[in-house]
Amino acid sequence: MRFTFRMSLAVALFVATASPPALAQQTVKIGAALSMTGPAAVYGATQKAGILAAVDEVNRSGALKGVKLEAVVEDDASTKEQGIAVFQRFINKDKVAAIIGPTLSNTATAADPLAQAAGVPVVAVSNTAPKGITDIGDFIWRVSLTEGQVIPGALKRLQAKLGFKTAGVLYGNDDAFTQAGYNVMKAALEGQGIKILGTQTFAKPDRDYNAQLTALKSLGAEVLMVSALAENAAGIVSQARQLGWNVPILGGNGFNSPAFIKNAGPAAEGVFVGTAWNKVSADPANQAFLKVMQARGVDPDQFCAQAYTGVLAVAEAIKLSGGKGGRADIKAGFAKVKDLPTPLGKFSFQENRDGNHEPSVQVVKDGKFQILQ
Ligand code: 1QQ
Repeated sequence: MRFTFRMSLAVALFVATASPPALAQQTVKIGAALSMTGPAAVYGATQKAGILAAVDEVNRSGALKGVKLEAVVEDDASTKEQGIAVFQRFINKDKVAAIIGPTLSNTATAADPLAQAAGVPVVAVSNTAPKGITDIGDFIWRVSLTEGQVIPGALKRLQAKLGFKTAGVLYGNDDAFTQAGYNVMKAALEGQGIKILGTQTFAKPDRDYNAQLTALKSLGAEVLMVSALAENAAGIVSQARQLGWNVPILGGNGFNSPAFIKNAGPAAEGVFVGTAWNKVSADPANQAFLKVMQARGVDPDQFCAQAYTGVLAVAEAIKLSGGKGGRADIKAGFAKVKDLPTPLGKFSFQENRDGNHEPSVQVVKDGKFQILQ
């Protein structure tokens, strides 16, 4: 017994002195909980592409010297249950230093508390529900703008352009994001003196929205605001146009996927969406991002740009912690991130751990999102 103890101590001492820290190559694991299946899979696909590209870019640049990033991607299946299972695995088995995701706010409300309790920093890259995400605790940070940071400004621009005075609202009532988006839309409409003539709801599995749309159309609303994930959004817009209801439509963040345009087809033309990413920005960090994605054969969307930014934020936090990539180091580093060049613009976290940058408004034209100038 005694002999073994002495031997292992000697081995431990040898190991401790044999690898000088300056030469050590430390691998920092980042767990990415993304919706690869389920109703948010259209967002997860481009998020994954953005994360893998950013990890490669950071490693290639040598900016982190002895630290190498490694992404572990797992499918949160767009559900709370699978999100919890993936977080548990990241925290206890993979022992990741930080988590990016999960894709949906709905999943985050259930999974993020596990990371908070375990002291694992989380970067939300697509959660837009204003409440119930970063206020879970001091380990939860966010790169994505909330609906509260995007929708009121988008509505104001649209009202100035089109001059409507009444609205109808349609939202999903079984999801944290679509419900939060509705709350923001209601407050924004009321705040701008636009009368809400009617409000209708649906749930994620629904595919027929004719009853709700017919009811709103009959009230004579001049604009339709919709809070929905991409698949529901495409069905809603298509069916509204089939009913001959041709009023302007302003969608929430769920509309920001090219999958919405693909599925809605010509019915998507003219639909307005507020966005956190100005894809035509001439900012060098955005141009570099576009080039990187193009070289990988990916046509990026907002979700890709935000996920890419999430990795850059983790890398910067490691750098600002003196090259240390532990859980507490990364959390401490986030607080110091300031004016980081990213595809979203110069990025800093606010006091409440949310991001803050200029949003844009898009309109679908010729089958593509175009930034409203
Ligand atoms: C949220 C969202 C979705 C549209 C993200 C993919 O914004 O769940 O918060």
